[in-house]
Amino acid sequence: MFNKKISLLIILIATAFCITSFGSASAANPPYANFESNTSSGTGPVSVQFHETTIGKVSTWKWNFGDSKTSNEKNPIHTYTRPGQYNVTLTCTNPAGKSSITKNNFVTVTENRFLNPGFESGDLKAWNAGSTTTIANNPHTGTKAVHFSTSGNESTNYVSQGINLTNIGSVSFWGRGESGVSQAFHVYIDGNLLKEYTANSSNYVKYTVPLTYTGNHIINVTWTGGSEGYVDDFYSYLKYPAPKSNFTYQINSTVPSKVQFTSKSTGYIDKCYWNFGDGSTSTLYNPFITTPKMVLTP
Ligand SMILES: [Ca+2]
Repeated sequence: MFNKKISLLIILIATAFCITSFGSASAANPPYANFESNTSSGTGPVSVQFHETTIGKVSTWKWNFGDSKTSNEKNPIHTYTRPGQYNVTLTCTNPAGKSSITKNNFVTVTENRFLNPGFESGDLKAWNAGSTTTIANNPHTGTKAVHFSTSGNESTNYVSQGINLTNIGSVSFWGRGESGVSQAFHVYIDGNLLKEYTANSSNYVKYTVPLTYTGNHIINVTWTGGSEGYVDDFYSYLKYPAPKSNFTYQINSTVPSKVQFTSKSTGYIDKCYWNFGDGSTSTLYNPFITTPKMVLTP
């Protein structure tokens, strides 16, 4: 009886023979442009390391990062500063011709909706603050953090501000308690206690607060107890849709099989894992593989 996998292999090879091997490494053929990157999303500014994965000889590269900036480097690093979704285009040329690929919405940059997330301006102008709340040189990052005094209490040791929580999945901050003393940070939304986080270390700890709100709200972080504490580096994170895997492929030669896989996955993608069915795997976004034979399984 005819094995289903072998049947598919024969169909695949038969199909592949109809395709010219334009992806070979010869400069007699135009290149087949492609690229990937080390990251594709984040809270601005986002620095993206691009890697070209073009098939064939390449004489020149031209990148359009979608924010009106360009580069002629082979593997450029580009920093996106403004929130948005960006289409990235790579055009490769060689003496035989050129090839261009555009990946729509390839980079997503989200805004940090806290006006003064890091407290690096050295003041609390973007935040409301309690009477025993000051700026101190005891940062998690940068040079400044917020200091809660031992002379205060929860009603005087606090920072708060309005924030638009639509599409925000969580906010985070870094907090530090006095060494050896068990104290707590309280997180309020519109005056209602949402979370309590114990601080019992002399080191900064990151606290992530899951949120399910829409529209504008007041977030308030307070410090309880009689010892001193610090907070720094507030961040907000967008809700991301769960990923759904999908892909297409382009066969460039058959013996051995040279196949360009292109991810068509949707949603927020942090990492990729490919299993090609021949024992080889990849973690690239759009892998190009060479294998003695290709077997497609349903
Ligand atoms: Ca800081």
